[in-house]
Amino acid sequence: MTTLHDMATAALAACGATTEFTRGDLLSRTPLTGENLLAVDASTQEETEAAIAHAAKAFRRWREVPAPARGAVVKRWGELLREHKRDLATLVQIEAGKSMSEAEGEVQEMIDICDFAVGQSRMLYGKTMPSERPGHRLMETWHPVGVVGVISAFNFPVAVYSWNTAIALVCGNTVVWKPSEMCVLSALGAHGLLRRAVLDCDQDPEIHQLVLGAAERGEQLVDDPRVALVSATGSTRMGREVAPRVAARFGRYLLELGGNNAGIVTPSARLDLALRGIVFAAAGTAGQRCTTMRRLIVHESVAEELIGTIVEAYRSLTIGDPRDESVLVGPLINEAAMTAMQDALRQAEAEGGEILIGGERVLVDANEQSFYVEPAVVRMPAQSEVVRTETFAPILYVLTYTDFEEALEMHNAVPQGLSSAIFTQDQAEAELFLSAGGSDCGIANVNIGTSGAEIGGAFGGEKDTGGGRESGSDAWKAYMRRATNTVNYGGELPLAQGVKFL
Ligand code: UN1
Repeated sequence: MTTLHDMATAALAACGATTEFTRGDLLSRTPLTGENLLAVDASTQEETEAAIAHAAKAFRRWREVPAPARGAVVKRWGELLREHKRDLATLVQIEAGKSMSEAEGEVQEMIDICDFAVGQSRMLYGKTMPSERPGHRLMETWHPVGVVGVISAFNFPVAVYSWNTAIALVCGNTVVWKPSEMCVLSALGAHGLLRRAVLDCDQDPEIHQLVLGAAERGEQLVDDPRVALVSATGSTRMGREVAPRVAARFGRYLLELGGNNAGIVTPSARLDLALRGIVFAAAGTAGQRCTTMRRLIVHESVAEELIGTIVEAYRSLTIGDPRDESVLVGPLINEAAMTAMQDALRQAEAEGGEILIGGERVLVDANEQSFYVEPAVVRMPAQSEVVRTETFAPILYVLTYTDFEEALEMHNAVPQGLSSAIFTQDQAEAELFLSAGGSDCGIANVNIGTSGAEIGGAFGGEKDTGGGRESGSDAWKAYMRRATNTVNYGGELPLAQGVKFL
């Protein structure tokens, strides 16, 4: 039988990544079995310093390459990602524990953002405005900011990084990537494919740098004034450290932090649709998406029926090693995640919650080194603290409401503001949910769950989620600086505001 080690090595090689490591001081572990697979090389402080220096140097040439030619590199990356979809998805499955369908979906997000970014490379539009002065033209031009530092999390080890990288590159920036130390093989695979794309297009491979290691390597990016923009995905706690440090040097930051996303189900909702949307959003990816649905706010008139069908659906979820294709719920990333889940469930019970299903550890192959759990549904009283906290595990807290206004208030009464959903057939309720007084999140959906956003829209959230927007729409502007240009083509020098001088 092919071992996980052999699978990982073969996938790395197929992506054109190195499989030879000299120091071997960073162990890659798989949550599927808990075993260590490969001992890769962690970047030293000096190597990270050099990576930033190389990216800064490469930027001086890369910014002069016409944007559509930069787009050609990203186009090639997208082609290679299509060709090696299964290879990279295998690495994602091995390191993040996803089902193959979700792991391939993650690589598909990379392909989609490449397509999007290629188009964007011909659409870095600036406005032209009428000048108040005769013989003058007023316009704005957009320029790259320089080196973009990308710090990414374990749960989407390659997709979220690619949103940043594909757009940053077409905008003319160079990139230094510090992936999660829990997903270094996926990072090596994605980096290998991008490097090939750059070389295939006869461009400079120094435009993309990979730095592997623990948090200190990311901190180097945060504190280095040559890193013009730090784009970081992770916990709110991490964001609270990153933002003031980057701001202190007047750098830019783009944050995508925690989510504590809710779905509202109103009396008119189609419960069959709601059920599927809720179960995928709450239990999919073992609750380890920033967009995972963690709170369900359901009208009391439909609560019993809906909760009954959710519990039934949870009973049918297959939990286990996702190399078995019938498995829908894979492992949690590590023991700390399982402990956090158990702690949250105990707190929920202490606050009057009732566990309706799930919450227990599942031993797969009698292996104590991997951490599988049953997704949990917990009925909570209206007032409780635990529902305000994001626990990165599959716990769905169910709350009931009487008036729509009350539902909106409960919905917004948490510190985080990433994604949200309403299930309703009532147009007024749907519109209210999307209005200024409705959901306070960066993403607000009607009749679909909170997770599984497409790359075409801007992705990100408000409040403790950090305020950043990545991926589609006009998120590209975060990776560029704007210059306002006034051009005088007349023979006079009139001053603005009619000022007279000399
Ligand atoms: C994340 O969990 O950090 O919307 C990103 C989604 C995915 C991206 C999730 N497209 O669920």
